[in-house]
Amino acid sequence: MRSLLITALIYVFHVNVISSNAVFTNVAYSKPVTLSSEHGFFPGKNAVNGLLSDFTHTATEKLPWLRIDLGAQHIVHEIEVFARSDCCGNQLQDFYITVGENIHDMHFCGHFTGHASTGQRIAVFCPHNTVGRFVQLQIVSGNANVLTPAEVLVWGVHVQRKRTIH
Ligand SMILES: [Ca+2]
Repeated sequence: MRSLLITALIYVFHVNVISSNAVFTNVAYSKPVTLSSEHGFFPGKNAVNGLLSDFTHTATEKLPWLRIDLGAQHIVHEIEVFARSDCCGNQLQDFYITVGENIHDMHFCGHFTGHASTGQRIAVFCPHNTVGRFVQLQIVSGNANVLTPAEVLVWGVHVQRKRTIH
């Protein structure tokens, strides 16, 4: 039993983060999306379906949010957010982007201040080597808002985990 424990201890797990030559892709595409609240026929999946002609829509509430589950740890380089293109782009306003390995440990990536215009593309760059599984976008001002992006793209790369025996 003791030798088994020692054997187990000499297995060391490394996380190799290789970002300098990484090829970033939109890792949010078709991933599960959770909204702080639902409103009618505009589900969270509309934010990751590759279409700028539709959008998602929360109910009216204080500080609405949208969270994407990437399904695994990723280096997150950039978040691209598109305001809805039919009207009302100014509904997208004053938001924070956070990234975390779990939903109880989210870290600040970047923010947008002010109101978007209809159809506007907003790029938010995370600090170097930001790693996480969950990406959240949340309006951080006002008491009664709706969150209605047409699309959220997360440019990242899957973190390669390599087990090394010493
Ligand atoms: Ca869409």
